[in-house]
Amino acid sequence: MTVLEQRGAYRPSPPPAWQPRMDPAPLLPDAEPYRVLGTEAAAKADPDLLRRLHAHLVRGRRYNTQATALTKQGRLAVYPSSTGQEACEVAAALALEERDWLFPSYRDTLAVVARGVDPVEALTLLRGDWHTGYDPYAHRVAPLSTPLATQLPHAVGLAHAARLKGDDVVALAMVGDGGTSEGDFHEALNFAAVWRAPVVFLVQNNGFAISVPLAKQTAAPSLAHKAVGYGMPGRLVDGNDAVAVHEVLGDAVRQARAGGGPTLIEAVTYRIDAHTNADDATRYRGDAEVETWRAHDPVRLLETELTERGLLDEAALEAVREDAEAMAADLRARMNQDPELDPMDLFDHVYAETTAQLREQRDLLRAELAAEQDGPDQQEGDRR
Ligand SMILES: Cc1ncc(C[n+]2csc(CCOP(=O)(O)OP(=O)(O)O)c2C)c(N)n1
Repeated sequence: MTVLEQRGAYRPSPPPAWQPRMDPAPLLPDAEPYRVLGTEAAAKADPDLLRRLHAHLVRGRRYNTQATALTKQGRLAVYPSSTGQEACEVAAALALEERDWLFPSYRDTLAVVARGVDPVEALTLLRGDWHTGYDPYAHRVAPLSTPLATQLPHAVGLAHAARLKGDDVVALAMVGDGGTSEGDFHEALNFAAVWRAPVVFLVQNNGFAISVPLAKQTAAPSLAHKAVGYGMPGRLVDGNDAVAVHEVLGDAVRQARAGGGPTLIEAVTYRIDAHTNADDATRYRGDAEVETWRAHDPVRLLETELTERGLLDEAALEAVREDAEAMAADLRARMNQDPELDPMDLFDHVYAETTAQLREQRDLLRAELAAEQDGPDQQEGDRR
């Protein structure tokens, strides 16, 4: 048969019946950010939870101002403040069980401290030390991640491995709006959904990636909508409403624990301070915008609810503030002590077994330090 005859014999027919692999409707996020505070639902919130969240928020805000002050005093190399985002930080950490794992980004010190990590140790990395400062296994908190979104595949790997081993562990991975443009974000969400890994992704959409506004970051209807493309549910929550964040995170954690797979949560919030102490936010945003968000302040929102329900009087508020002040005083005092650093530490914990190259570099540094101890005159003499 010639080629033309073969083509003539080909009878096209419709493709096999197509069906979506699942109904996408249940995956779609909330039509607007989910809120509890200021709505009728707030009356049902547990008073103890409200008080606990409030105490953490007040401590968190004080931690932010203290850490920022320490950068000005040269005691801290850099601090990415989460003022304005305390509800996301605290409520997310408190939604986890002790056996769960937290995978934070550099802005998530408050979540790390809310997990029980020593406030000073949580700042070790930001102090310029090359080690994490705390033992990640002691509190089940991975190191604060500076390379954007790299903590997300780690969280998925840990959660998936735990499930394979039969361990009851959920991983919560935190990331910023800018981090959602990273390849690691895509890879992590894709694997998490395919494996139905017990992991929850919390995106804190604080409006900016340094100076880049969200509109230049994505053309998606919302960051939570990205969930649908991966086949996991998306949730949209008011990130300044600690009770709403706690509820949405709690639901997602329970679902993951029960084998229901991952959830992508977008918490809509705002970074009140500059990106870090090294940034001048007035160059890319106006005061009016900042003021609008100050009027939707996470601490004040919760305080209003507590006061209106008669759950927080002046004395109780004063006690919470005193506790935060004591934490800040302790942080200040301990951060004002010069850390005892041994430069030779640089070579520890890089690999389980030190490589030949590292050994060579270690010997070079040891010789350099020994020469320094001999004094500059001696070194001058050596050169001559
Ligand atoms: C892989 C990678 N690329 C670039 C940077 C530089 N960088 C540091 S912070 C930042 C903005 C991140 O913004 P976002 O994810 O929204 O988090 P936010 O700082 O607002 O919490 C960038 C681009 C980085 N740390 N890592």
